[in-house]
Amino acid sequence: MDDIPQKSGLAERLLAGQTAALARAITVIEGEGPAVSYLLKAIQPHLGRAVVVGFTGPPGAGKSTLVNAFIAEMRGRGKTVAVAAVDPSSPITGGAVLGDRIRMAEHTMDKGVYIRSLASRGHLGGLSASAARVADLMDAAGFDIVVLETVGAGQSEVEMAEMADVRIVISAPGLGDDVQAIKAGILEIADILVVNKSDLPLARRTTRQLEAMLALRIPTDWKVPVLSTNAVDRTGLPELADAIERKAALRESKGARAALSGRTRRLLAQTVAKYVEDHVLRDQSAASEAIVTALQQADIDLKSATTKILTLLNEGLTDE
Ligand SMILES: Nc1nc2c(ncn2[C@@H]2O[C@H](COP(=O)(O)OP(=O)(O)OP(=O)(O)O)[C@@H](O)[C@H]2O)c(=O)[nH]1
Ligand SMILES: [Mg+2]
Repeated sequence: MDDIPQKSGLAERLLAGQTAALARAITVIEGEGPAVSYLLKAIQPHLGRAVVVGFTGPPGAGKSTLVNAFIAEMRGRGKTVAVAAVDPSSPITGGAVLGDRIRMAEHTMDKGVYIRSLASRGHLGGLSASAARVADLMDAAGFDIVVLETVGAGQSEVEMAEMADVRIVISAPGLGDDVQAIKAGILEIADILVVNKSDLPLARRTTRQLEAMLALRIPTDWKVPVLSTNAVDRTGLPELADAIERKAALRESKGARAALSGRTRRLLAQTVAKYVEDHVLRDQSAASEAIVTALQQADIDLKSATTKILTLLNEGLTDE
């Protein structure tokens, strides 16, 4: 069996850059148990080499098409690229999964490209649980660029902001939502704004609106560019790649490992949360029943019930 990474040498094969090992490791990491801990510990010292680039934007903005064009641009620059596409199929465009298969087909013969679609919800309660780990595995496997592609909805931008070194927010004209609808929060996290579908008539207006919104911000050492792309004919891709490389170099010059520790912190937070959840749901002890009953009868509030549960858990741990 290949299920025990210690025995199979999975970590070693992954670190040697074997694609089959990467695929296997992603499957392992999506599960639970000692194999996950072993694998993560084995790769940890090798992390932080890849530049993690987040692409987010509303459904149908052209993220997948743009990422595909970006892969081709970076391959032309001699870089290897791995993509983790989270929630690739949005209800709006429907056929996105099929489209994603087709786009992947362009790169199937290229060992310098690896694309993996991830189901977004369910595991450890969120998008980023597996995305952060998968990004780390891709980093460990030696890819120069790791792309995290997510549909911009609610939490996902914030999560992407924590995980990515370079954050790209894509919009497109004619999606029904005018630029005003781009939440301030999204603008805040963007290192680079992209107006895709530059071939559409309203694209220039969208660009001007975004520039006007950015002008209101307090200047920092990084001026957020608003770039125009046509992902279909691949216009504007060199400029996008240049901007990403500039931002990555700036990060490097500061020695910033913020995104890497962001991924580690999130991994820890989610693992702790899962551990506590499992324990609370399973614990049939009298002490735990008493806390549930007290909460139910409004003898204590939720906050003190939480504290009591954590104390209980902690005592349980020290007994072990
Ligand atoms: N005219 C034009 N169409 C584009 C451009 N980029 C993408 N499209 C089209 O827009 C549609 C949506 O593109 P996708 O790349 O699937 O968009 P997405 O953001 O990944 O969509 P979801 O995965 O559903 O969130 C497709 O029909 C693309 O061919 C562009 O630059 N110009
Ligand atoms: Mg897509």
